[in-house]
Amino acid sequence: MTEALIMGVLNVTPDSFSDGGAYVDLEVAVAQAETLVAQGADIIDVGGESTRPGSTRVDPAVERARVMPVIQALTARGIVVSIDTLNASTAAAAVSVGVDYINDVSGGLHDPEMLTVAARASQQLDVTFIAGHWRGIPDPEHTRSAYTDVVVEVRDALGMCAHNAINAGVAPDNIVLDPGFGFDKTGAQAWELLTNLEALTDLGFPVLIGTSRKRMLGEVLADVPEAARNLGLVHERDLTTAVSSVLAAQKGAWGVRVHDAAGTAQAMAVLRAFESAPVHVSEAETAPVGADAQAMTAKPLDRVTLTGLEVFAHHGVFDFEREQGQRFLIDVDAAVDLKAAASGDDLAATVHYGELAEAIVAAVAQDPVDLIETVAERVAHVTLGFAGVHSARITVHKPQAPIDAVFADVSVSVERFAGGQTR
Ligand code: PMM
Repeated sequence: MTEALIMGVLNVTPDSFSDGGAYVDLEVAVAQAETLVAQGADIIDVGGESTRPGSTRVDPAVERARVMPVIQALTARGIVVSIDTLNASTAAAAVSVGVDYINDVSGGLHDPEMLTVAARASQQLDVTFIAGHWRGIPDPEHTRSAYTDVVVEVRDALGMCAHNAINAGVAPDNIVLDPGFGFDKTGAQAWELLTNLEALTDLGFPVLIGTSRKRMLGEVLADVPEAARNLGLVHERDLTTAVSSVLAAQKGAWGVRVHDAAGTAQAMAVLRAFESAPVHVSEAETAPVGADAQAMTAKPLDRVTLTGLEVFAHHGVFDFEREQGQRFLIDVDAAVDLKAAASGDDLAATVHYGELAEAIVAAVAQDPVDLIETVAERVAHVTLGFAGVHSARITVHKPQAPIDAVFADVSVSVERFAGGQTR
C-alpha cells in the first residue's frame, strides 16, 4: 500500500513564504511542532531562513540563533527533526543536537562545505541528506525557469546531486531527492514534474515532494469559483496541498512536506482506504460478448462432470509421438440446467454421460494434431454440441508428455460458451 511520510513545516523565520513570523517564539514553535506531530507528521522540518523569491539572505549565525533552541527542544522530546538550511555550519550544528535529516534545497550546490558535513553526518550518525533541485537563490522574476524538458533536466540534475553526495561520502541509503517546486519552476513545470514523478523515482532514491501552499496550487484555485475558495482553512491552499500530496504519494513519493499535517493526514487516510478495498475484476474486462453474453446470463449453476476420461491417441509435435501414440486424460465440466431432468427423472432432459464420453473418445482418438490446446478445443466443441449445454470447461492432460524431468502431469484448460465466441 502507498504510504508517504508527512514532513511538517516549521519555519522559525519572520518572513517565510506562508507562515513567516508565526513561530519565532520558542514556546509557540514547540507547541506547533507538537500539534503537527499529534496530527500525523512523522518529521518536523525546521527552517530559519526563508528561501521564498525576493527574501533577504540571513547570516548563518542569525539562522542558527533562530533554529537551534527549537531543534534542541524538539529532539529532546523525541521528535524526528530535519534542518532546512543552505548553510553547512547550520547543518553541522543541527546534526550535533540530533536532527535526522539535513534538508538542503540547493542539493549541496550553495555551500561548498555542505556535502562534507552531510557525509560526516551520514557516516557517523546515519543522518539523511535531502537534496533539492535548484538553480540559485529564488528570484521573483523567475529568470531561471526556462527548460527545454523540465522533467529530463531536473532528473539529470538531481541524479548529479546524488552522485556528488555519494562521491563526497554520503551513504546512498542516506539520500532523498526533491524536485524543488517553487524553485525556478513555474506552476505548469511543477505539475509536469509531479505527473511524471516516475522519472525521478526511477533514479532509485526516495523522493520528497513539497507542494504546500505553493503557486502551483494558487494557479489551480484560480479555476475554482471564488465562493469555493475560502473554506475557513488556516490557508486557502491547504486543501489543494492535501490533494496534491496524495497524488504525489500515489505517484511513489516517499514523503510530502506540508504546513497543514492534519489535512494531509486525512487525505492519506482516504488513499489508504481506497487502496485497501478489495479490487473486483471489472465486468468490462471479463464479460463475454454477443452470444456468449447471453449464454452467460442464462448460465445454470448445475453441472455434469466427467473426469479422467482416458483416450489413447497420437497427438504431439514429435514424430515418435505421432507414431507410437500415448494416453490422454480428459476432464469435462459442462454447465447444464438439471431441474427438468431431476424433477422428471428424465434422461432426455440432461446430458447422457455415456454418449458424451463416447463422442469425446471418438473425437480425440482420430486426426492427430500437434497441440493439446487443439484437442481441448475439439472436446469443447463436441460437448457444446449436446443439447442444453451452456458452457464447457475442458482440461486435457498429457501425463506421458516428452518432458526431460520428473513431473506429475501437464494439462491445458479451455472454457467455451454455447453460441461460439471465447471468453
Ligand atoms: N520548499 C520550501 C522550503 N524548503 N524543502 C524541500 N525539501 N522541499 C521544498 O519544496 C521546500 C523546502 C519553501 O516553502 P516554505 O517557505 O513554505 O517552507
